[in-house]
Amino acid sequence: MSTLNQAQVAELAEYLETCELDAKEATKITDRYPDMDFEDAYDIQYAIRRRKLDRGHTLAGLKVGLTSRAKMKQMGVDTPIYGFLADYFDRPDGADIKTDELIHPKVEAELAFVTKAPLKGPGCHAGNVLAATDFVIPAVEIIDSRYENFRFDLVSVIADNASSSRFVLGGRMARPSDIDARNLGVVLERNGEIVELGAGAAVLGHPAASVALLANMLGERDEEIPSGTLILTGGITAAVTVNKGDAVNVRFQDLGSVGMRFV
Ligand code: 0L1
Ligand code: MG
Repeated sequence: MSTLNQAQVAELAEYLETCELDAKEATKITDRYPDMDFEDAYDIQYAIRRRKLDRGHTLAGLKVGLTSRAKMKQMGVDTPIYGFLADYFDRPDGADIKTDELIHPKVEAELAFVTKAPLKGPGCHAGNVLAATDFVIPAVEIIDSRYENFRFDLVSVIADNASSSRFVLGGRMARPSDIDARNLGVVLERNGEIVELGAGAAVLGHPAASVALLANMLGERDEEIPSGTLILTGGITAAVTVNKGDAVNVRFQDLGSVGMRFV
């Protein structure tokens, strides 16, 4: 049940998207609309997505966030959420990431899935996901909440497209049957020092469970994950703050590494 009217949704979408594009901090939107609910929040996120598509951008994929205990504990929340990835979020492996386009970026090591068949909830499970997966590929997501110091509640962060801003794919792709995603080890280095490490099971027990959850959440809006969709499944470790001058390299067991520099 939503509480905002169309004009309020449109105004909040414009406000949050402008903060993203101008790299300036936003005031938490629940300060103004304390009764906002999840439906309102996703309505705002979808309105931001429409604004980008209307300007000629395309959808690069979807993401699921807050899927690991480390992330939920770090952010003080307990429910996974989803967002979308626009074409210009995509940066090549080894890229320079311009920090003046961002507010206060953090990096997350993630396993990305690409589907070869549609997935629709309710009732979608990890087995359905593995059967519908074309390949998995290492990814680093660069998140950049528009809210001061990443301080938000779930409703505010959903509206802000789950803090999405950039992502980098790299390493080697693999068929899901060729890897043990649950035990997949990941080492995140910043400027040559190990700052986080973990295994795929940190993401809801198995990263495929994150894709299943996404299909089930989208099912609530009568939507599906189309065939050929790229999905970032969520940080395997806590997110790591990066600053101008930092170099990040993430090693994925048997799948190579993904790197970038913040300039
Ligand atoms: O991708 C993520 O897990 C981030 C979701 C939004 C919360 C945050 O900004 O940390
Ligand atoms: Mg993420």
